[in-house]
Amino acid sequence: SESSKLHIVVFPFPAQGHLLPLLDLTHHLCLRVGVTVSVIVTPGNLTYLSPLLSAHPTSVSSVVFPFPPHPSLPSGVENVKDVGNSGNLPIMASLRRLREPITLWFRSHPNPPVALISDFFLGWTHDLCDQIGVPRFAFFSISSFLVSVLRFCFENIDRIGSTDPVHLLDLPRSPIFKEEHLPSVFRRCLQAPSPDILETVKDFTANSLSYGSVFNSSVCVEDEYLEYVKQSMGHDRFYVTGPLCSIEPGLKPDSGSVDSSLLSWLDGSPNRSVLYVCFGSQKASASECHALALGLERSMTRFILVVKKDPIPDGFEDRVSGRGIVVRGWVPQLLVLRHVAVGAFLSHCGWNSVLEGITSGAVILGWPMEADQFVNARLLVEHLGAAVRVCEGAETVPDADELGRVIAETMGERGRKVAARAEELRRKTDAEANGSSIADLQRLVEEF
Ligand code: BUP
Repeated sequence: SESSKLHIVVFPFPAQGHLLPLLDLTHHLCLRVGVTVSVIVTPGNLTYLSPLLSAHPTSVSSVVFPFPPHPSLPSGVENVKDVGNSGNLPIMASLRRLREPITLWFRSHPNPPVALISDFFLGWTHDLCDQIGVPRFAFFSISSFLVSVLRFCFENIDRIGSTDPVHLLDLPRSPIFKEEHLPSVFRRCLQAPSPDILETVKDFTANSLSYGSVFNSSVCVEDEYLEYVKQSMGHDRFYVTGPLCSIEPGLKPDSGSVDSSLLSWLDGSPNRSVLYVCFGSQKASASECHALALGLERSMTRFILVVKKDPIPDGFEDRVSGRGIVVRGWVPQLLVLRHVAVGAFLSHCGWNSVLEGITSGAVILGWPMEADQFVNARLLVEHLGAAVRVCEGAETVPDADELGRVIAETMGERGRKVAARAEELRRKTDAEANGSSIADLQRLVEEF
């Protein structure tokens, strides 16, 4: 019966790039073993659980805790999606205040959970689990390359403070980064760190103490860094279960989020002819949007441009009518990327976008802007040779002519070599996702 099944708790961080892959992991655990799963969520995020709850109506349930309000978040905002990356720290701070109610819930449960899997942004749950006496598994929705970089930076903060660029000597390939391209949480530590930042660092560091670590990553994408992080953890409870978006059968997106006119436009487009443009939760400035729109116009290529509130130049949509589509709001990205008509992906290089692009065989045109994006772009462009960089930085406005030229070239003959590399990676990651990643999922289940 449900009440005697192995009970696991899953606690995602409410940003799409964190939430979606952890729900994918939950889905695959449920498919492979008779577990019952409680997903900790706040009221404003309950809706994102729908695909998982309808796929597993008897084994998954939500545990809803009220969202503790925060002075710097507009009321009702509980997900980073609604405010952009500036919401990360206040949302993290709010969630830390759920410690008491979660502890009480754990202690009074009739079928006590045997493990907690929580996002790496929720490092404080390590301590919570320690007190309750259950193992905590940290879920990493970022690259192990980024984890390596962050660890190195935090451990060598005194040394690094005075050098730019920063040489990450001990890491595989000894990468060198300009200080401005390192994650902002670290850069803010070099200045006068606020209490929120210090808490975040504490949270991040607590992950290395966790009982186990689960990575949404792939050995054929970043084997050296996965190995490096695994060695630094010092035990074998290290699971590489990605790219989760490629493990079959995947979670079906909410049918309400699929726009049929967009899909039929794709159906009518030649194979690999469309460039999909999306910057995740990243906001582009007015002048960046302007240059991007002009670049797309001049590239003469077919495209889908996903924008949120970003301003698009007057008359742009008329000028590209038939060849380009502008979508305002949410697009089921994976579904679009997997369409045969899509050949390339102009991306901010968020980790999920990177994995979704790679596993779709799309040539990625990278425009990293902040956070982990520079690190991911380095991996894609320099280490893997599966992408080209088109611009760099949140304040850099590309030259529209140059951007148009690079897009046209990459979509055309001159992009062949990168396209071949992207296709090779697609094949390898697909085989890995449905091979060793499933084996690691199985190993994780056995550990429970
Ligand atoms: Br926008 C958008 N549709 O319209 P990243 C995003 N996504 O499916 P970042 C959509 O959100 P965060 C849209 O497929 C990916 O799985 C996308 O994750 C999906 O970006 C996810 O690429 C975005 O890691 O995410 O901006 O870093 O800030 O939410 O962690």
